[in-house]
Amino acid sequence: GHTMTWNRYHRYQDILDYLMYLSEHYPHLVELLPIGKTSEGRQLKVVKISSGQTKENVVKPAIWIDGGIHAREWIAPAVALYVMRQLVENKSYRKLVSEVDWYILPVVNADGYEYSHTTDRLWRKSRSVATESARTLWDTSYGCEGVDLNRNWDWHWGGVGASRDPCSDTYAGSRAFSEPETRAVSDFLLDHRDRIQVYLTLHSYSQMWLVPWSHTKKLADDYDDMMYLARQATESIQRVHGSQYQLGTSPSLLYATSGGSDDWAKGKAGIKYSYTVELPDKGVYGFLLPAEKIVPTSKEIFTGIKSIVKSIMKIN
Ligand code: 0X9
Ligand code: ZN
Repeated sequence: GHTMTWNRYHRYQDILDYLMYLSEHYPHLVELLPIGKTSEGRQLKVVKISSGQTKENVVKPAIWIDGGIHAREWIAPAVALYVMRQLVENKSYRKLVSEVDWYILPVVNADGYEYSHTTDRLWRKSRSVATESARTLWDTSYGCEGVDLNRNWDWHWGGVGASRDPCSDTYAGSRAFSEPETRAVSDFLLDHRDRIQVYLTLHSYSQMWLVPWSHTKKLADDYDDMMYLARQATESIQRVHGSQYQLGTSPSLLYATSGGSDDWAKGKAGIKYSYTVELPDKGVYGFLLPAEKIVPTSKEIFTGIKSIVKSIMKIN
């Protein structure tokens, strides 16, 4: 059984129980793919949703969605779980799962997510303990554990907007992919890079649909292509409850960063449509978004994702 609901935020074990439930009740649709463990030993399980009937010699396109790279951004896993549930339990989306494979990892930073529930609600990073060499350079007193999992990817690692101080909230780690969580996700993406056409990572907050690059103000060669689908998404989002999402690159809307997952997915894995979605709100509650917002936020984001996936299906 499971205790999943969309009127409150859930602990990691409840989330794993729900994934298990889905795979047991919908074995023809849902498969759990263990991709590794966190620093503290928690299992990371990708949910594959697919009805699998592919025509011969046709490569089925796929989309990747993750949430919870940052521990305190609780709305992100909640939205990923909502999307999962709709795809599995709502029969009107059968075509979306027969023509596209969905890979969803609701909580990348499971250790940090749990820590934000038990100890420090505003924790952001993972929970790994700094290496000996970092320990001699910096004081690893309480609060200096963990790496910013959105600075740890092998893309301009350690550059702009990333810190070398283990006590900083934007600590990039001792090296690119020092963390088991980013290694697990990046290995999976590389293994499936020929089929994954969209990389989407859910964060909060500020209501923005961000396109690469984040490490430079230079625009990507195919910036217009990425913006075209992102604009369709934000326009369909606005039609749901009127929410407005700003659209553009992080350096133009927020700040420049390096070692981010979206830039790596595009630059290294070659996934053309790579997006970071900053979920609501715009600062009233910030990271402490009330649970009543889970359903309305999820509905609008699922609408945005559907618009992108439908365009991808047409391109194919
Ligand atoms: O700083 C971050 O990692 C993101 N903001 S958050 O409040 N969710 O922490 C912005 C990331 C911008 N950079 C990339 N998208 N690569
Ligand atoms: Zn974030």
